[in-house]
Amino acid sequence: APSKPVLLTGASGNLGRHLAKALGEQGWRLRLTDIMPFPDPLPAGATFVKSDLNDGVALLRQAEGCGAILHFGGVSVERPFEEVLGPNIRGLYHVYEAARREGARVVFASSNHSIGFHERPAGNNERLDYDCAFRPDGYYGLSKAYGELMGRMYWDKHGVENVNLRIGSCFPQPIDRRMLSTWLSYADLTRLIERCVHTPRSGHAVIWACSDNPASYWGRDHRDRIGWAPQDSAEPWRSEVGGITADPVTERYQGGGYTAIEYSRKT
Ligand code: 15L
Repeated sequence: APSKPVLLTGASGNLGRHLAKALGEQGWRLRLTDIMPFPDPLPAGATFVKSDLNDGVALLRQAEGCGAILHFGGVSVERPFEEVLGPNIRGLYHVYEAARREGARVVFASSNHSIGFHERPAGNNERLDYDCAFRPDGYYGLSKAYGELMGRMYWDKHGVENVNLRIGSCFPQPIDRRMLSTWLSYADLTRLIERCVHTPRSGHAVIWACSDNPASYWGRDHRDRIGWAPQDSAEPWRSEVGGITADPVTERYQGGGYTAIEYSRKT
C-alpha cells in the first residue's frame, strides 16, 4: 500500500465503488468523498466525507497529508453546460489546488469523449496516438479535455504530477459492438491505478485506458513510463454483443452515441 493516504473523489460512482473495494482490500488508507452517500460497507482503513466538488475548502481539508488524489468525481455523462460547469470545471481547479498544496499526484479519470469526434480507424495501423488533437464530442468531453490541459499547466508551472486516463468504456463486460474497441475491464483499471500511484515519477502522462482489445482505436501513450500493460480483452465477447446501430453519426465516430446527442451539423 502507498505510504500516504489516498483521496478518492466520486467514491459513490460505479468506478469509485469498485476502486474503494479493490484498493481497500489491499490495505490502502483511503479517504473517500462524493456528493452522494457511499452505498457500500466502508472498506477497512477508509473514511467517507460527503461533499460537493464546488467546495474548495472541503477538498483542501480532505487532501491534507495525501500523496495522491484519484479524481473520479463530477458529471460522468453528457449534460447541459451549466450542469457540467461546477463539478467538472471548478471542481477540477479545487482538486489541483489541493494537490499543489500537498505535493500530491493527481490521477484524473478523463474520457474517450475528449477526443470523441475522431473517426473510427479503418485498420489497426491508423490508431490514434496520445498527442492527437482534442476533439470533444460534447460539454462533458470538453470538460475532460480541459482537465487534461489543467494537468499540463499544473505540471509545467508547479511540478504537480498527473496521469490522465482516457477511459474507454469501463463496465463489468462489453455490451455493444463499440465496446469491442473501447472496453476496459475492472481488473485492468485497478492495476492501472496501482501503477499510477506507485510509479516513482509520472510527470504529465496520458494513457489510453482500455483493455488489450484487438479492435482498439488507440495506439501510443505513456504506459511504459508508469509500467502498465492491460491483461484482459473484449474479443471473447464478440459473438455476444449486438450489431451496429441505425445511426450513421454514432457509427462513424469514436465517441459513439455521445457524438449524436443534439447533433445538428448539415454538411
Ligand atoms: C464515459 O465517459 C462515461 O462516463 C461512461 O458512462 C461511458 O458512456 C463511456 O464514456 C463510453 O464512452 O462508453
